Amino acid sequence: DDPRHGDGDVVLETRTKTQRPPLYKVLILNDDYTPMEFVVHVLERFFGLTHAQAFEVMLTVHKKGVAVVGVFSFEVAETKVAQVMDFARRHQHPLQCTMEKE
Ligand code: NFA
Repeated sequence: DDPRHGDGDVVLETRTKTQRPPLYKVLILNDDYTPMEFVVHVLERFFGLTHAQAFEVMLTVHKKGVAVVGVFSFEVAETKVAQVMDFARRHQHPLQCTMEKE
């Protein structure tokens, strides 16, 4: 007999399920006009990829049409999308970057 709870005591378990914040995938979309080197630069600059990783991801987007370039909290994903869209616009490239809930 477990003496810790005393005779007849009823111990109810409390709910301890951990609430994780939702995560968001950031995607880069292919187009026919944005130079490959520009996409590689974007992936290095805003997503912290090495040159080799960035080149690989760029080729995946070029061949498959789209790729996930990172998974972030809503606020970070939103900021990355805005940064990429603004950088592409300033360089007059039609590159598209979007986010979706994982
Ligand atoms: N498809 C573009 C080209 O041939 C390169 C590109 C890759 C654009 C990935 C957008 C995203 N110049």
